[in-house]
Amino acid sequence: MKNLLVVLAIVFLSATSALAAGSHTGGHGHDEASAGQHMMVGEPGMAAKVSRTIKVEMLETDDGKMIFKPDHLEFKRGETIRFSIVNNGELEHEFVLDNMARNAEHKELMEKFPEMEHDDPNAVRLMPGATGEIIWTFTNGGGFEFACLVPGHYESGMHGDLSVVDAPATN
Ligand SMILES: [Cu+2]
Repeated sequence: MKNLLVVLAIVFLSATSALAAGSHTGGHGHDEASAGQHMMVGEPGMAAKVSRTIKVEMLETDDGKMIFKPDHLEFKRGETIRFSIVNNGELEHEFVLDNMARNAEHKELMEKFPEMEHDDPNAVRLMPGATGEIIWTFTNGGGFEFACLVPGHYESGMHGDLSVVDAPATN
């Protein structure tokens, strides 16, 4: 009987460590991008294919808001865009391009782990005064979002919507 309990305990322990290892490889929810797969919002683009450059400014306002300027963007499906992003604020900010569900998930993680570092092709983090760039191809139509996921910033207004529409050939 004692032996059976020991065996059960070993089986249980190895099962839980396997589970722990499994959740580890799940990482920070960035595997979709880092694995080089296509994300719903699109995929990293090539500089040679850029059709236009969009300037996005990050800043804090006098009335305590944090904003992106502009806060609405619209592209055609298939377009490759160079986002030229400048932080004109006094705080560090980031620009994360994704769908809303994934941004919400990512935001929750950043609240738990504020020191989280990113190395994602769909995101850039900028110190005050700094500029950055993302080249992105919008392969799917739909409604997406760009957001700053530094804790508290989204709630202060730091997000914008991005829609990708099909080229007007069909209507
Ligand atoms: Cu911010």
